[in-house]
Amino acid sequence: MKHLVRGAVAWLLICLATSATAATRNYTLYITSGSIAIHGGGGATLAAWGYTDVAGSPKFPGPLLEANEGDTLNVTVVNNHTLPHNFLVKGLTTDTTSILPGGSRTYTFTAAAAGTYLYYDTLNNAVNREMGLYGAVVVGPPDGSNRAWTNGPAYDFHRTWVVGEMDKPRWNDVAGSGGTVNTNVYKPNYFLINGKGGEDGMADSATTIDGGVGQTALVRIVNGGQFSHSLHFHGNHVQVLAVNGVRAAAPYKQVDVINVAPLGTADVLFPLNQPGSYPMHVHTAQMETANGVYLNGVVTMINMR
Ligand SMILES: [Cu+2]
Repeated sequence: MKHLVRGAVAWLLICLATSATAATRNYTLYITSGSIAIHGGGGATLAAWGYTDVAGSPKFPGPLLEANEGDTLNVTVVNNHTLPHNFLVKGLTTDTTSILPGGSRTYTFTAAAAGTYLYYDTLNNAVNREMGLYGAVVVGPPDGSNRAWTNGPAYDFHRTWVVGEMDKPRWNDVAGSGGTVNTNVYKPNYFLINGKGGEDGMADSATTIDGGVGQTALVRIVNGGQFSHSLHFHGNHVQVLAVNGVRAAAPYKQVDVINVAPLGTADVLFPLNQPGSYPMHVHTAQMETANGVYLNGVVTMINMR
């Protein structure tokens, strides 16, 4: 009997040890060229390049890469495009070696600290990013719980917002047809949340904040664009948990606008506190438009029941 108990205890210890062990996560991203469509008023089709998880038409933004703190990620990037590209996770990797057309490279790194990260192509003076080569890495605490980090603020559900903008006539269409972009002139006319114009962004359940009063949403924001985006939340204030990977300490500052710099990140908590539907939009009038047509830029909805 003693023997059996000892055996059970040993088995339990092995289970506990195993569950605490960091995982290895393998991702493959294919770089491809194609186009993205902005639907609704002012919409258009733009030439785009993207990281995608299946070889084929580009996905913009690139797929969300998820991990828990301490996990090892192996991200294999296959360059199926005609130009050199690379893959850098800001704050987690340093290798900026070019991947030549037809080549591939595996980037191995540790999800060192829970938080939100931007991955992108650092080559060609922002043109490659303009074309859509960026996405988000989100890292949770080691136990995978709904907390921003170990013993950090808890949440009920989370959203990841990848924002950016595109200059269709001067950058995307020129680069997409093999021309050379004059990077001295940048007048973007499309502003995107999760690769969508706002008319789609307001109806996209992966983007909208939908929940019951009393719940709390963690919103992870990355800005892959070249302009700052000032996100204005209506209906409640957000609590700022982290900016550019730097964690704040409680009590968290409450704001209704959070500015996210180019290549920047922010983690905010949105406590759902009153029923109704409210917008979240970027507080630059132009950035609420698609080719000048309101309301089709960086905008989505907050729906509280
Ligand atoms: Cu506003």
